[in-house]
Amino acid sequence: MSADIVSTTPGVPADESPLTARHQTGPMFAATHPLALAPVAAPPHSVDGFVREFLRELNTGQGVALARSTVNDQYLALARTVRHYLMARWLETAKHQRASKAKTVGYLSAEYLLGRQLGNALLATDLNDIVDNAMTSCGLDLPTLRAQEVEPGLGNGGLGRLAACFIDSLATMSVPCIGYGIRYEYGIFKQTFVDGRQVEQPDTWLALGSPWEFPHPEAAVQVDFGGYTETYDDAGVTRSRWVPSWNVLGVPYNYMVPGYQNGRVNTLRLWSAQATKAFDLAIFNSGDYSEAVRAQTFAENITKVLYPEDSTPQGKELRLQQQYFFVACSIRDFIEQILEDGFDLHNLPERIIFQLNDTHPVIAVPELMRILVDEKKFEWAEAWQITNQCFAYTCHTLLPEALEVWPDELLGRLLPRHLEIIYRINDEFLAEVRQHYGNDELRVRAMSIVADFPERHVRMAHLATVAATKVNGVAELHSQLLRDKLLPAFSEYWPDKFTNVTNGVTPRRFVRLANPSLSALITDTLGPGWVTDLDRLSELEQYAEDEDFRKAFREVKLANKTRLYDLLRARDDINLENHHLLDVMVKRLHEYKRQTLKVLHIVSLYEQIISGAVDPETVTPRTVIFGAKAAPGYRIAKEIIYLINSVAEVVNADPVVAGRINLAFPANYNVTLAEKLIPAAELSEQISLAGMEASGTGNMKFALNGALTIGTDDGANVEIRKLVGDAHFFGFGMTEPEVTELQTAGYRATEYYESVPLLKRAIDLIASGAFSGGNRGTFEPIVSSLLYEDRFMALADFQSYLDAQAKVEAAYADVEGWTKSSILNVARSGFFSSDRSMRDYLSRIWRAGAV
Ligand code: 26Q
Repeated sequence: MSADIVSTTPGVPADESPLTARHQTGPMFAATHPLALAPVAAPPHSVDGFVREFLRELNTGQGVALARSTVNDQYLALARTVRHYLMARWLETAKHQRASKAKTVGYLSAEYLLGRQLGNALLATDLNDIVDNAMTSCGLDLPTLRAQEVEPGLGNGGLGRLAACFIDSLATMSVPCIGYGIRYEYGIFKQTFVDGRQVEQPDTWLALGSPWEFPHPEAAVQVDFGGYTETYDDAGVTRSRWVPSWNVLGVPYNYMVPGYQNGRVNTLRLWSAQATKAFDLAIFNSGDYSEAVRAQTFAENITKVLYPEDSTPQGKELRLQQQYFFVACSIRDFIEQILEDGFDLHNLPERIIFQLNDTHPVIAVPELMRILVDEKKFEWAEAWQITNQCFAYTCHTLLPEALEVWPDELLGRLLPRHLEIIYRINDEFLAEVRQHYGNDELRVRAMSIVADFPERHVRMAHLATVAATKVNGVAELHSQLLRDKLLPAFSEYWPDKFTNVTNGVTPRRFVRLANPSLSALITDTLGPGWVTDLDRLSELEQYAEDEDFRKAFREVKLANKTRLYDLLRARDDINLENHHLLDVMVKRLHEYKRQTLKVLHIVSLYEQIISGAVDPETVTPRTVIFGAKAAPGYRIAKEIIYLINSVAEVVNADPVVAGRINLAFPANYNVTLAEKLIPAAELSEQISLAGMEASGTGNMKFALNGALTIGTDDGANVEIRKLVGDAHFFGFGMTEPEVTELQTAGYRATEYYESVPLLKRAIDLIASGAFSGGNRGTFEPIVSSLLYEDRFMALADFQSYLDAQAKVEAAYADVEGWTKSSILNVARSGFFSSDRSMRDYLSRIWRAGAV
């Protein structure tokens, strides 16, 4: 890890703002101002010094006296004070990276699920204790101020959170990276429950002020849309050009991405859409004020809201506008702002690798081609050779319906020149394929970027695969299935293009910040250093046999459960009991993830108790917590939420099971809640149908925090199980080949229903109206879906799941044995640090490194 570059290089030019130095307007007085040469001193690292700065922020920034300030004033002033401590490092990092001319990772992602910033900034600067004392001396409470922060929920789930973990790791590893994305005005909706049903509310994360962002309107970029293409004669060469019909401005907002105590701060640059001057002119000229304002609104709509979909892409025009908007801004930004003036774009691959986070940014491929060929007048072949080296593609799914396609008609209307370029890429690619395989037209059709059925459309995953230097899946199994099932013809044609990088999670946020008690125990035991070298967790292995350590470890878990239950009591009026086994299933609501299987387990336990088949005294006391948002348009997912809440209401109120089974479903699961839930969990539910969950990353967070996993052989579960060992993992269910076999043979859910008595009784209980006030119709859609049209075969794994849960109960009864397993889960999960993922990307894909 590099030294703190701020302490070794104190001077920072006062005229340089990260990434925008050459875009500043107005006179460049600072370079000649006498104070410009004075070093920007790092703020004083003392409690008194911090208090002074905080009060100045509060008084002059927020404009209030401490005595009259609200918690929000205090939070905003604190955030701005803390960010000052990162400022010098940020400027210095930008300068250092610019001077190094090192290869930069341009992470292109439509989503970043960042979580709260203040805690992470305090950790990165190692200011927590100073700030804690400073706030106390002001009569304030740091945790209260931290709780005031609204997390930027600019992502749906795993893919967005992964992007946030990756940029954290790159900053911590001193690798130059710019995260590029969209500054949605409204992030993922806020979930509430009304009578047990999900109701969505807008996420107004900007309403109370956003102290972590730095807008740069002076660096705005124009983005064109619509119109037509034409050819023209350019000194004897026929060239194409795009004549667009409308445009918008992209205004960048910079966010700090601090490395962990290494003096580095990388940049996340999110784009916000604004109307261009043309819109103002329209207001002026038209005299139709409301019509002109409508046009303004139209422009700003592009970044208004995050699409709350996960795994069910919808071909919405606005979504395509979002995608093109942010990649066009980002590529132009890199070429014109980051690269030095006069840079020879033939050498572009030496300076940038754009990582495509799924297909959402893939329109960047024809955009770079358009810039090189139309604007910079490169030969096509030359431009293609460059473009081919500048992109790499990560696929995050296996569900065929999740593969993004865009109707040719829509692309032609919105981005006519890009469509032409895509056609030419496809023509040349298919010509190669034909030459290689001798006009094998079936194969050609399978590989084509453009497909004709049911209407002509562009397959973005094919475009990404053709254009990318490398294509990777996100866990071993997923990468294998990606090669064998999703893109087999491509992997046959380009075997070396395909690789795997198993996902990871940042130990800063998900261990050090989220689990301070466990972190303290680890540091007491191993010394410092493990936070950036997570393989060192393996040194904990020997302590699994140490009785004192086990006791301390149990106390940590208990403290985290208490902390969670205090939170849930205050946040949701949920009352839970500490001595229960805490069993947690948190993730997006989707049929493939099989929340219904978990519900069937609970209903079955309940049914066995109320029917008298089982003495409640013999049931392991268990609290089950769900957290899940359903896409607003995903009907059956929303019904499943209603079912969970309905079962909870009945089970929790039934005196027969009182103290034995408890079910809680706190609303609005997000990163902030995850940080409290995961450290408290004892059992992690990872029960997707094998072959469906590309990786999962929640699974890793749980294991790192000492939860044992009950899981199928899916995604990264396979690797967790292999690393922690079968004895410390509750595996169950069909394997992926068994799933395929059953699909081929024909899955008939009713056979399981008829032949597994506990299953029949559980389903019948739901169908009887026991959880719907006697109304038999209420959950009929779920029951009939499970029995007649369940692509995810929940019933086929039910018996095996119940058997595994019985093993969980037996294991939990052995307190010392469970603790050993829990410790070994932590000790053996260091592999799942996103630092390791980044090392893999750097060596297998990016061919870049630290500077
Ligand atoms: C696409 C088009 C239109 C609207 C929305 C979307 C859209 C948005 C988000 C499609 C997919 C997503 C998110 C996908 C996602 O989160 N996938 C998860 O990625 C994780 C990180 O690799 C994996 O661990 C999970 O297994 C995978 O489900």
